[in-house]
Amino acid sequence: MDLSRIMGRTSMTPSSKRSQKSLGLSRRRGMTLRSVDQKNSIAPCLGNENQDPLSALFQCERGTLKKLLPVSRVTRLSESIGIVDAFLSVKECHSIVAELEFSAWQPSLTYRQRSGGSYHNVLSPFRVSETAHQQWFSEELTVLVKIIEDRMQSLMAVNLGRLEPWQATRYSPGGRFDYHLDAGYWDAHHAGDRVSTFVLYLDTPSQGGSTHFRALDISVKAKAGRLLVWNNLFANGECDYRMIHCSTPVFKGTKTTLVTWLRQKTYRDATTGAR
Ligand SMILES: O=C(O)CCC(=O)C(=O)O
Repeated sequence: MDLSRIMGRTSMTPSSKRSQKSLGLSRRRGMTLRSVDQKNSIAPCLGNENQDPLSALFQCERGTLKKLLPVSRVTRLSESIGIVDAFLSVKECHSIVAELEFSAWQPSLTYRQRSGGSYHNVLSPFRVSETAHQQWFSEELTVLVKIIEDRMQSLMAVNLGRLEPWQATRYSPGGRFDYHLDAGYWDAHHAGDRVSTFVLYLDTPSQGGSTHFRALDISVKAKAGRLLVWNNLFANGECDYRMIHCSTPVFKGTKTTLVTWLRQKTYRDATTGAR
């Protein structure tokens, strides 16, 4: 795969440049991410789209990884959890957080089962944060997200057509997301269940805000630029209940993340992004 061609496809359109100007934003923001990838236009890791993203990531040759993301570091925390530090630079994170200011933020909702068995979204003290859905992202942010996705595809052979729309989440002091599972609810959905979760931390709260896996007693600190990936399902498609996790309360500072999930089947058109 030619990474420079992919980056070419994510170039800003004249309309996005215009709206960027009208928002009073620097065009260099959008370029920051792109230039890193253009510089490293080399063959991606050799995983395939039928693998789970973590297996593909851990198969990535050290040399290839170094060329793709020179300062990043991959750490395996368990059979099903991995992190990529410096997946984004701190500067890139700042650009995204600044761009997120133009999104529509709403109180975050929780997926809850009704007595009849069906699920619906509710406001609950279980989850205290704000969410901005990708459908409300600015054109500039959409460009940045595409670049992030291309990086994920290069590193982990992520099938972009199986990704859910991204959600940005912002936790202020007191913000938290209690223990829950991301999978096990989606059998009847056209795209099947959530194979993997991707959490991209965009800032570093001074105190609190780690992601904690209770059954495994693994804690991951929120750190700007760090990508946390975990698998929610066993290879046979059954839910791995050990992946129960939470976002611990933020005590000081702010935690902002971008989150998406890889489904078992196609969720959207990978080329147009349409769902
Ligand atoms: O923000 C985190 O640390 C975890 C997010 C999470 O649990 C989720 O979005 O399902």
